[in-house]
Formats: sequence, structure tokens, C-alpha cells
Amino acid sequence: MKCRQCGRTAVMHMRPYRLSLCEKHYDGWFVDQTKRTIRTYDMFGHSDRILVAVSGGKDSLSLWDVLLRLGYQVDGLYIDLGIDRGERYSARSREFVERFAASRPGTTLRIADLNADYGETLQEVARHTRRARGKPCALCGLIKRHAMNRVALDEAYTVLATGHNLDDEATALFGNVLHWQTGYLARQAPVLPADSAGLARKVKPLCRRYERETAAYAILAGIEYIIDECPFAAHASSLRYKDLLNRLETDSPGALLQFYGKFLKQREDGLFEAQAVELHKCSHCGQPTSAPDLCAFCRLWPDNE
Ligand code: Q46
Ligand code: ZN
Ligand code: ZN
Repeated sequence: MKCRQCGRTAVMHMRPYRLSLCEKHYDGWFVDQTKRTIRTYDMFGHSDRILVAVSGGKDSLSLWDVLLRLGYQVDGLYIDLGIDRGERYSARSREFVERFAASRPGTTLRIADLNADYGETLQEVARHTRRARGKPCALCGLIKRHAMNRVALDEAYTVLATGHNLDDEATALFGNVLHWQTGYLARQAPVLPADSAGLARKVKPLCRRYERETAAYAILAGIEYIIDECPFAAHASSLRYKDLLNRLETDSPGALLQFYGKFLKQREDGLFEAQAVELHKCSHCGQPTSAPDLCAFCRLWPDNE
């Protein structure tokens, strides 16, 4: 197939939009599409200080790269949870992030290290926490969210960006619908505005890009990223949902974009407004929580009780 723009051999074929592009035009297309999403959802401007949470994977590193290319003030945050089942997962992911940051002068890499800051790795916290029942995944999102908010607040970032792609968003949506978690549905959005506690606004500039599109961007841009999944991912139900949705997408190209896009439209029209939960400040760390006193993160540490 030939590139629609220049007629050279295409390297990327995108069935949902019936579009084929060569290496050079794919790169430009991806950057333009990201720019368009940022504009459509009014995510941030050039005066904002953006902190992008990076895992060492293709999505978050591609996002950091594109935002730098677009001239935004953007730094990275790596949250080291000390995940290690003999394969040094967190340590190796961190090395990819550090290498990326070292090759881009003018941007700063910040590190939040759970073990260094709180004296325990994710697995260790999961072991003694009732809420987790030994399962690290039950705490992972909570700890990451807390770390992101803390660094954004301490270092005066106005925007927190994550690399969630369309496959991630459609998978989360599918899971939330399957269990009718209306509270989560109400909060699943490309932009979550800054809240009363003075926390940064949260954005997902790649939420309309298929996973294969971010992978192609990373590879063509020469970004080295960790390919392995987290060792705890194997049992995650999200992987089964993702697999299911991928089959749907293969049978009818564009299905994920429609599923997610139409959900966003319904959401904008107020379908989930009644589900909005009222938040107050945690009495220990000051971050927003729906619990009456301590937030879920502060309750992880027995000394706080
Ligand atoms: S939740 Fe669980 Fe993931 Fe956190 S501990 Fe790893 S697998 S990274 S998708
Ligand atoms: Zn071309
Ligand atoms: Zn707290």
C-alpha cells in the first residue's frame, strides 16, 4: 500500500480511518492528532507546567516525547514501586525512563520511590494490608495516584498527564460497564478538572490513539521502552477484556473508537452527573478523599491510624 500523502511505501495501515502513511507522514500525523486531542478537550496551554507520569512503556514515553516536540513545559515522573519477582521489573523500567530523560536536555525526571519514602515496596505493603489481601494490584493505582498528586502539589505542576491509550480507556470502560460501576463511569474522562484541594488537573492526551498507533510512533521515533508487562499483570482481568475487545476491533475496525467516543458524548450530555461523589480533604495528607477522615493511602500505614 502507498502513503496517502506522498505515494511512497506505507509503513502504517489504519483500518478504522482507511488511512495508510509512510514513516515520515505517520510521524507528523501522530503528533497532529495528539495536538488535536489536547485542543478538543482544552487540556492545557503553553503556560501550564505539565508532569507526565512515565512507566518506561511505549505510551507514556511517546507522550513525553510528543509534548516536548510540541514545545510544552513538561517533566516526567517515575513512580518506583519496587516491583521485583526476580526480574527487577521496576528497576529495569526505571532504567528506560532514565535513559530517555538523559537524552532530552531541558526536561527533568522526578522520581517517587515508595521504598525510599515509606520503607516498603508495593509487595510488602500489600502483604500487611487487609484491603489488598496480598494482591499488589489492589493498591497499585491508589499509591500511584497519591504519589502523582503529592509531587504535582509539592513542585507546583498545574497539569498531570498520563499515557492511557484508546485500548486502555475502552478496556476500563468495558470493565466499569460490566460491573455497572457508575461512580467510576462518572469519573472516566479525558480531563478531570483541578479540584478544591488545589490539585492539578488530570489529562490523557493519547486517549483517542489505538495502542498499535503509540507503539508505531515509539518504534519509528527510536524510543527505547520496556516491552515486558508487569509480572502481576498476567492475572489481571483487564488483559482478558483487552483481548476480547481486540477481537471485536479486528472484526469491525473502529469499534473501540465508537464505544469510547459515544460514551464520552453521553457523559458530556450529563448521563452520569448524578453519580458525582463529594470529596473532602484527608486529615493527614490533605489530598481529596470520599472517606470521612483519612484517605485510603494514609490508612495503609498503621502509624497514621
Ligand atoms: S496494577 Fe498490578 Fe498493573 Fe500495578 S501491580 Fe503491576 S499489574 S502495574 S496493569
Ligand atoms: Zn508519505
Ligand atoms: Zn491522606
